Amino acid sequence: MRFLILLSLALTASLSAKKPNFLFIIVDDQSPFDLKVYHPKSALETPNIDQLASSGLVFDGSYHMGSWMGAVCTCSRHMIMTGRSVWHLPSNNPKKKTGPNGNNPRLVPPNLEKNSLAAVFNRAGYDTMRTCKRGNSFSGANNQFQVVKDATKRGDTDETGSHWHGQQVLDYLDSRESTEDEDPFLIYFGFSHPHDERNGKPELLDKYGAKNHRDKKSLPALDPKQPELPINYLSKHPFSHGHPNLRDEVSVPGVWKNRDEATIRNEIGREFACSENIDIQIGRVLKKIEAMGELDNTYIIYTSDHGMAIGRHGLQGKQNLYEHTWRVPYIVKGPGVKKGRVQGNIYLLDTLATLCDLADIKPPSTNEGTSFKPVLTGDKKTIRDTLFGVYAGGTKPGMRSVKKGDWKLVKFDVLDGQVRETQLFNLKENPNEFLPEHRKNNPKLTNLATLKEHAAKLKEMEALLKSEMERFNDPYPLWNQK
Ligand SMILES: [Ca+2]
Ligand SMILES: [Ca+2]
Repeated sequence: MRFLILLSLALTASLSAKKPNFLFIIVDDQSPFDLKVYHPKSALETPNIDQLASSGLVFDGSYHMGSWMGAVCTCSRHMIMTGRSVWHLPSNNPKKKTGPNGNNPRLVPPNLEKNSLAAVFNRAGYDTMRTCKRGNSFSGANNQFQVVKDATKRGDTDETGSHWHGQQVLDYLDSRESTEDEDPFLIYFGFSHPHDERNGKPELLDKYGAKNHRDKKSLPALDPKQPELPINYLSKHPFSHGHPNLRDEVSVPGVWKNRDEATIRNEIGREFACSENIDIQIGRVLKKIEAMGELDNTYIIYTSDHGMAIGRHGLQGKQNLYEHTWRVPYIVKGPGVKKGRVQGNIYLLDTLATLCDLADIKPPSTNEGTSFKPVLTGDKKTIRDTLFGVYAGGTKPGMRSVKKGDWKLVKFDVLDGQVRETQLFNLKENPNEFLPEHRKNNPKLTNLATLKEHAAKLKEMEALLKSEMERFNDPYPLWNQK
């Protein structure tokens, strides 16, 4: 008997020694199309992310499921931490204590933090550490990490900007090295940027021709070094997005309500300065992991909590469901991960199930995500056919989207019925979601919802949206669904 116990202890030890490490990198507010990986003509230089992409797998179909509040970060980060879908989340608001479905324990299980990412990995024998911005996330889940180094760092110096987050990870790795800690690690490497206020470091701002513009009464100067306007830029969204006085659309420092060329190009320059600084920090940490001899046994994931508009479609913020904002960058490199590109059709909320699968850990019973390990290994191209998106942070019901194959439907039902709009896109032909206001004079490069020849497709997509809304317990039916 004693021999068997010893044998099983020895086996457990040798198995745990082989467990992979995880470095989960998450930036705050970044469109995939900022990155050369997704938009080769982008001026943004990110050699470390490019290197990660060329030695790993790039997802072309990675989405966040949405938000029922203006702080899209909050819902997105709850989904990442818990693997639960958008209408099955608790609130992080201590006054309200619940989300829209929060009084129903069947939809929102109590004590969810005990089944969140770090809690699950702690129980499996992992060392867990995080650094990230403070706030707009699931604090109960964040507190489960064994080491927490959170602070909001959006300044233009090393101490006040992204360098600080990089340093927290480096210090943690140093301490592991000095204590010869052999346990596998899960590091949640979060940044506070490129979320506004986009205070870039002077030398990087200069590279992108940008200024930390702080004077509300003037416009920033145009500079030939600034990035070009986005391809689907508009000076104004064609109709109200339905969230009056939404912070991101009216009061971001440096932009406010302005959508002129100089403001948008300067702000994208600022965003790129912040994103390149993040890339530099990723480089420092990867170099350290390599020097420790751990790189080959570490899964590295790069993503963002959601995308971002900054002038695309005349919008500034993260509160819309166009591809630039609904999609997120998602890159994975690690043992057994196939190199290349893949559609995937993944949500951020699949992360928990996937990391569990890669570490051979049983996901918690509260998880609703799907492991995309079969995509990482090249056994599958996608893990689902249909993708569903929500923005319900302003007037209700808000915006909804559904995508299947090349087709995407977006509905706006806001401001007590004053705005009821339907958009139908064929993303293969119109990947930039051009609207009539973009004046492309090409019958394919526009919203197809009103065209007779697409009536059957529209009907099919409307039915698909309704079934997804019901499946995910969406509490706010649209005008044409009652
Ligand atoms: Ca965010
Ligand atoms: Ca340890």
